[in-house]
Amino acid sequence: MSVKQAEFADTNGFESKTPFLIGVAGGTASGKSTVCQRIMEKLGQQHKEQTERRVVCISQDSFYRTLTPSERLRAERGQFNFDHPDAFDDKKLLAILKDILAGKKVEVPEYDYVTNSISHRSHTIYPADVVLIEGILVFYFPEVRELFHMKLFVDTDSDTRLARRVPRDIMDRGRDLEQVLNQYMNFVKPAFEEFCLPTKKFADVIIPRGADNLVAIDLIVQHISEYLKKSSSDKFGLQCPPLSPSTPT
Ligand code: UZR
Ligand code: MG
Repeated sequence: MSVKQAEFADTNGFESKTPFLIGVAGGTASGKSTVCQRIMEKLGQQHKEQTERRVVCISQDSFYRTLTPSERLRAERGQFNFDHPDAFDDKKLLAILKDILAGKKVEVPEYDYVTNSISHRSHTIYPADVVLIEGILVFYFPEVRELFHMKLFVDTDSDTRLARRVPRDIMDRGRDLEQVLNQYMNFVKPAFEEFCLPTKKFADVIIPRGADNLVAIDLIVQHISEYLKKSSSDKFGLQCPPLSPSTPT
């Protein structure tokens, strides 16, 4: 158990087991979500009921802050910078991660890219052994960054990312080509260089080529599996306390 995990276990008691928190950062369309999906698939978690999952994934997109009416108008015209740290509610992200680390069940809002806002739907994240948090700026906020037990940076070439981003924005997020390219040149690219790329230095593991890098994903999965194995044996040990001869009958 790492120092950080031990600290949480001490303050929260043994029942609230501290999950292993993994941050997954990287530029837009680098393959962060796909890397997380592959990790979950390889751990056999994808088709499990939410309440039975030992590994869960949360997106930083769920922590975009609510826009003011004038920001909302700018967003509709593609003139709002969603790649800037100020676009996020980092306090809320921090609070939720702390609850997760304390072994609590949390509600995570869903984000709607078409309306550029948090939707009224949310999903429940039940206590799990491993929690993945993916997003462009998950290593930007120091207090959030310090909570991760493992930090991954998905490092995919900018041209590959742009080639993926354009069709995704047009097909899934209801934009037109001109708006997508303008937004990319005005906000996405400069913010990547200013805020996201400098956080690569905080990563423990850098994954070149993103989700195509099966060797890197396998190594990470192996590490997580070992953690899960250890964590179930610890749990078993705690559920079956040794019988003490001095226990009164
Ligand atoms: P990923 N984003 C939107 O396009 N619309 C929104 O309402 C909120 C966010 C984009 C954001 C960022 N930029 O580049 C991207 N813009 O989502 C991050 N413009 O998501 O890591 O999946 O690419
Ligand atoms: Mg994504």
